[in-house]
Amino acid sequence: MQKRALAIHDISCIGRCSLTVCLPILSAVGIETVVLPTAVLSTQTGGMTGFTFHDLTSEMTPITDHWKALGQTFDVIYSGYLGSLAQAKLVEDIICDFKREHSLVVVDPVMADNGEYYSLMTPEFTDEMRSLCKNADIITPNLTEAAFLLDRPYYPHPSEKEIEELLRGLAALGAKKVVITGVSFEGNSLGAAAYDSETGEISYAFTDRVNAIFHGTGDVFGSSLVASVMSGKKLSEAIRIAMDFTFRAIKRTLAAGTDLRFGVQFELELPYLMRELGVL
Ligand code: PXL
Repeated sequence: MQKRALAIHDISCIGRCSLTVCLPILSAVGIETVVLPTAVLSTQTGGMTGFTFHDLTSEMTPITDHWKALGQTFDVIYSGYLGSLAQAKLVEDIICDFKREHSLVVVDPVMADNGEYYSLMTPEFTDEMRSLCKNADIITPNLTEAAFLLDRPYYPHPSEKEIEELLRGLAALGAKKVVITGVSFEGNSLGAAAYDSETGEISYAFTDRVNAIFHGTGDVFGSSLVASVMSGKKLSEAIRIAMDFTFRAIKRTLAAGTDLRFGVQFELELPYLMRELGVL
């Protein structure tokens, strides 16, 4: 039977992040993707000025009330960038209302990167995201979000021991599996670290590091991770596929020389992901 996802993220009209990344990636691997937009922005916010922002909090309950009346459920619920503090509690309720017994819940506590909150995010989001992470099977913070969630200082180059402390600390918040992105031990490699609290397994996946800020890559990684896990890949394999897919899109973008604020060229790498996941 076809799998069905609920993606709860913003629509950044331009900028290849959130829903404009999640929807094509999950669809490409054969997952029906239902969307619940948290906000509409003219562009993503990183490196941008003058963007518009329209919060959709007041639409969310009427939308989900209608879905309840239609008896809808989802095999995976994947949340990311929220448009207001109040949405964290709404997402917790949505998870309770729409998951089935074996559904996967993935929470990306999108708030910050490179040691700083994104422009519309404030420290108050940290408490809300921490509480949302309790309900998740998998959480996917970057290194900055991991530090903020645990109320620790952010170090761009932590040791392996520090990464493992972060992984275990985050699992203690309640999530079964933790994936930290933006991990770099050596200067020239960048990757993801994963911890499965049920098996105790820790795994890593690295690619070459490119010294630039690539907007939306957390969502390209997260969406391809969700696609991989939903296709039956174990976590260690899923982070490898998601890292490779994201890095391929980064290389394509660098070769094309396009404005990095408009996201990475993942579109023509979709066949790679589809082949890895056995749908092509
Ligand atoms: O990819 C994270 C993200 C999502 N949505 C919006 C953003 C960002 C990162 O800056 O600005 C609107």
